[in-house]
Amino acid sequence: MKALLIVDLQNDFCPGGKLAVPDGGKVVPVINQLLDKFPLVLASQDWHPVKTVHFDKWPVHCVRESEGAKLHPDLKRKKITKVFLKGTDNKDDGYSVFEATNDDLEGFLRGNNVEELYLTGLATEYCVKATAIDAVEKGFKVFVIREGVAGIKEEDVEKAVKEMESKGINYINYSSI
Ligand code: VGL
Ligand code: ZN
Repeated sequence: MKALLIVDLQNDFCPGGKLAVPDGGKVVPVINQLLDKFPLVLASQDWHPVKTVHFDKWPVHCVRESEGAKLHPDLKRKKITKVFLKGTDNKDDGYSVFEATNDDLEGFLRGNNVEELYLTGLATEYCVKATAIDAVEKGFKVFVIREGVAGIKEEDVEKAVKEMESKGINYINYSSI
């Protein structure tokens, strides 16, 4: 079984948000077009408390329950089976969706016989990368969809892609799905 995971496609990571990814909005129509190609669609939300050491490093963003923490309004969220919440504690962690605290992503994937995990969302060089690396290390076959992800800084994205590929993660084009 294959699953699509939409990482942190939230208002604060999109243009106009508190920690905007420059091309963050562009991935929304791509992801909407992918939804019907997958039997299982999952999503994550960065979901921080008001006070956390995470905000020593980053501008305040994705505070739980806030407008900025909501999923992008154009995302067809009815297709999403489950949402994993991460970064929920006063720690500078939560980059990987496998660290979600409301539910166990690994257990959920195994329980649904998912072997192939396709990743989309934001930001390529942070939460997408951390999730992809955790997934491949746990033995999943991992695909990151080029047109379905966007990052904060181009040079960091390039480095992240090289690192992911060196670990056996497949960086693929939308057209190959
Ligand atoms: C993220 C920076 C801070 C992400 C989350 O979702 O990629 N990046 N918090
Ligand atoms: Zn965050």
